[in-house]
Amino acid sequence: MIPDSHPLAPVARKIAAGTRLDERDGLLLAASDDLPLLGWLAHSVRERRHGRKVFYNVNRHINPTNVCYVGCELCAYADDPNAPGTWSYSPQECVELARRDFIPGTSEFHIVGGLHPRWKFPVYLDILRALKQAFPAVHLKAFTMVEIDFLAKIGKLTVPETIAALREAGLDSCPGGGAEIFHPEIHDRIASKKMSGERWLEVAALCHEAGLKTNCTMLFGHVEEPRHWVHHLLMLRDQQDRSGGFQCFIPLAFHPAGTKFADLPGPTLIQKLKVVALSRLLLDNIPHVKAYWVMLGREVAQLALRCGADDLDGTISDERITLAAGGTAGTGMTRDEIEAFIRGVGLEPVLRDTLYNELAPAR
Ligand code: V47
Repeated sequence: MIPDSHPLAPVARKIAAGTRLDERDGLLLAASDDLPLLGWLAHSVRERRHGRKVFYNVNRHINPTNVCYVGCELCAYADDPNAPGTWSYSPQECVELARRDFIPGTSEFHIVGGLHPRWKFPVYLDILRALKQAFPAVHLKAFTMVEIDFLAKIGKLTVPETIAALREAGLDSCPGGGAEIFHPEIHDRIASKKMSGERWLEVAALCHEAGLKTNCTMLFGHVEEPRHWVHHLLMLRDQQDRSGGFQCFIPLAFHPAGTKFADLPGPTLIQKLKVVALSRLLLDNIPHVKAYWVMLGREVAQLALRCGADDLDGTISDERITLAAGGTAGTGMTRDEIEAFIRGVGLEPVLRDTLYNELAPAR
């Protein structure tokens, strides 16, 4: 029981009753220093939805290029195709990369990259086609809302036409990146030249209308304040009420190295767990919250599973975005490691595909 005198007691009562939280509740939760209570409340909500299950998949990241003309302040990607350390893989090179260390049972390729200043729309279609042809059983979760909007521009198509062409080439769903922080006060500082939050949501809505599932994210731990988290999460919740296609929310912990914010420390442990809990509590209409271990760090991700998260992403071979920005969690966990990791906090691993179909009982 939470004593009536506790500042979060009224919010805790709403959570117990399954009542939707409002902005004021969100701000109270975000301002609270009572992390154990936040974690416990969020865990109770995730238990109501998913019991003791923690979902994961066997997946591989493919980043066809790390060249991007946008030059977001938050990102460590390069804007010059000739800069040292850049790559721009042809469709065939993407296939060779995927083939080189293919893990049997891989069910998903997660494909994102920069907005390449020289590539034309057919290059992106060819990447999907080549991968689908070589790996017909693997789900292609590819291209953020930012990339889809860009592809529509360079392809001189509408967004729905672009989505249709991508699907015809093999696209199965979309990842949630590129949302950053929607509030313009912060967006203008960390991603000043990137599409606005409103546009990101519009493109997501068009994907959902076309029947594509997508994910959604929030980048935290840089120059934002807790009120910006609440604003961002409520914008996602409103959009989900309207279009309903978000499967999973992923809080992305900022990695400063190599970015315009290299002097910042990145988020604290408390901030990481608080954002996971807050997102589970506010996003009552998005089924899953992911503890993305590559960005949270392995031990924090494990703790996050007791603070509201029910998904671990996957085995993730070859992740490069976090690595470029100083990530140290590494990539590539085996199924056994992931399952032990989940059982280590008293929960039950469930192998899934990208659309959250359960694939096999835990071993
Ligand atoms: O779009 C860029 C962010 C995203 C940095 O949908 C950074 O299942 C931290 O979206 N520090 C890519 N983050 C990752 C992503 C993702 C990851 C795992 C699963 C899913 C999913 C999506 O990372 C980018 C951008 O928002 N990012 N730079 C950085 N320095």
